[in-house]
Amino acid sequence: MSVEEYSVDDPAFVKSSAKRQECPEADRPEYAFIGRSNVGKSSLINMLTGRRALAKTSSTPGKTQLLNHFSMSTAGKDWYLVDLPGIGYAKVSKKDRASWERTSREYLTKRENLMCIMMLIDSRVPPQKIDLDFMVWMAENGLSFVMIFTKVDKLTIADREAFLPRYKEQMLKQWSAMPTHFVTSAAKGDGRQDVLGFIAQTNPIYRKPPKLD
Ligand SMILES: Nc1nc2c(ncn2[C@@H]2O[C@H](COP(=O)(O)OP(=O)(O)OP(=O)(O)O)[C@@H](O)[C@H]2O)c(=O)[nH]1
Ligand SMILES: [Mg+2]
Repeated sequence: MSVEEYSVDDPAFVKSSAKRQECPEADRPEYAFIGRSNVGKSSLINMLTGRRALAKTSSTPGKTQLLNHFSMSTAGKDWYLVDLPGIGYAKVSKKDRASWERTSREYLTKRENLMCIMMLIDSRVPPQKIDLDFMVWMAENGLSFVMIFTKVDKLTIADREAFLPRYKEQMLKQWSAMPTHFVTSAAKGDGRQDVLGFIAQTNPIYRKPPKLD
């Protein structure tokens, strides 16, 4: 029996957009990475693509400031990955933060080719209100999302066993089931096949929007 190995071909940075109207044409399936600043969004993009510096990473939270489109190809199908600014970063001025939140929310609710939002969550920290609230907001707006737990290489063996049941217990207070989730490490490559497999299986659902004239 052979196990299918997914990879990303021809990964490339396309453009940074200040708002949805500036994004590239919605002509292929798209996936958006969202999560608190420093959760590891840019690092995960680099891990999935096998490129160390495709998306800029930083230990200074709040580095990603625009809607950053990357083009990818998996199993012969083109798709976009979007790196969004981190939610809830306190050191940016309140006004800037509110404006970025508006941009992100507008993009997430209106982008025509968005297949699924990938909500990144640091596996080392207990469930945060801002993350829990954001997941409720996505559900209320009818947006599909999956959870991606990051940085599992930083957990002790005991915590690696315990963090998911702990998170699930919290989720089940608000949700009837735990959403689809993946466990990843950008440092060690854990979860790469799971995430790419999910994307490869979701890509064929995309339908090009009809051209209106
Ligand atoms: N050990 C370990 N470190 C990680 C992992 N993922 C990210 N990091 C580190 O965490 C820090 C933040 O990572 P980024 O990828 O820049 O985080 P981000 O979510 O893109 O941050 P913003 O763009 O500021 O919102 C960096 O120092 C990374 O090296 C991981 O899986 N394992
Ligand atoms: Mg980033």
